Amino acid sequence: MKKIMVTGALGQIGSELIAKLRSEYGTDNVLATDIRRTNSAIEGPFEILDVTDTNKMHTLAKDFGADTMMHMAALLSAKAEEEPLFAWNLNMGGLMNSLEVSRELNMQFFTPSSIGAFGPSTPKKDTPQDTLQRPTTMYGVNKVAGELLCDYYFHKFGLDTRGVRFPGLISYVAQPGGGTTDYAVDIYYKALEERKYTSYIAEGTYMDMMYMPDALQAIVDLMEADPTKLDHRNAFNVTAMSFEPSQIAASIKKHIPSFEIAYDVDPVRQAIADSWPDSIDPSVAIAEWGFKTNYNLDKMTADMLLKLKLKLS
Ligand code: AKB
Repeated sequence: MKKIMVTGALGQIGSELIAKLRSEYGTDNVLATDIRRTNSAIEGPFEILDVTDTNKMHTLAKDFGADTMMHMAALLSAKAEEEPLFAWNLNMGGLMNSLEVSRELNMQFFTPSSIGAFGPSTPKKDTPQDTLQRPTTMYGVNKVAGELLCDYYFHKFGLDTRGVRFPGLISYVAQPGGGTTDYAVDIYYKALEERKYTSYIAEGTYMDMMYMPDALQAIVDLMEADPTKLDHRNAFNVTAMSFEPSQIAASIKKHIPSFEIAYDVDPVRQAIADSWPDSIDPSVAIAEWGFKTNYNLDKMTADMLLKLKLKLS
């Protein structure tokens, strides 16, 4: 049985990843860590950890007997544009520390990259797995450097590094903070609370998205995949759907006919979105480890509205 340590465990992905891993591998085999313990803190092993503190990270991993590291702590794209130096220190420092601790303790390693690792010169439609990557955001610079670092640790030290490029992730459990794709989560809350939503992303701006249950399954499937089948190790393109704001609004309208969308575009987040692909090609992930999804836009909308309604009532 795996013994897994997760950083950023109270973040958007981490909150649900912990529950998923504990249901697969047992509560006591998953150590959740985050920089602070909030009210939403989950039951089971939990430790406070600032990922820039490499000594504490090493001690926690060693004492827990972890054989797997899932490094999720990161600053997202819009926030990273506000504080680029802090983003560099947190995103790169945290990644470097978690790779080093994993090397020292010989752990399997996962960290997510993002569609943010692509830039304006990347092919925009059906973006291939291996392609031009010249991102124009600090987050993107961090993600490309991170992809290369993970490959480096595999080739140089034989560390079992694995990772995916996540699109925007949508979930009803924890809200994202500081991302460019966050509108696609906010819109469901506002649809239920106010029957209207003002989008900071312009109509016609396509981005890849995925529902959280598919994202969590992808992490588990990749970590369990036969290593001899992996030509790539890190930064697999994964996606479930590509849509623009009026399409998610139309999907919501099928359940809430009075719902209306309006636009008040935020130039910073719009520029980030414009620099990212419209749709990425996940065929390499499908071929190498059987990546699959269960949710398209309408199925996700039905589930989101149902679960959020219960949560907000
Ligand atoms: C963001 O918008 O920054 C993230 C991402 C796509 O990596 N959701």
